[in-house]
Amino acid sequence: MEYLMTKTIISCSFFAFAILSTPAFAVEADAAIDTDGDGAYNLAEMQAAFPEVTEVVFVAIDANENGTVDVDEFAVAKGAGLIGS
Ligand SMILES: [Ca+2]
Ligand SMILES: [Ca+2]
Repeated sequence: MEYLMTKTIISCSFFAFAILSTPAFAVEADAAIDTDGDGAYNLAEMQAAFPEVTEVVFVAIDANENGTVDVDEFAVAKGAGLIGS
């Protein structure tokens, strides 16, 4: 019985942590663009959705230079009019 209680408390704590550690402004990657479902947009995915995105533009959008555009980089690029304008 005590084991079950402890287990329940641990499960609830973990659940709360999972919610709290997710920023309220977190945006899911757009599945229409993120066709491989890895949560970020690579060059091919970006060009499929936005043909105007050249490799030069893509590199400019990829602010942290990890080879993919995440939702934050995407939002910045969109705000700057680099895509979807
Ligand atoms: Ca992807
Ligand atoms: Ca990036």
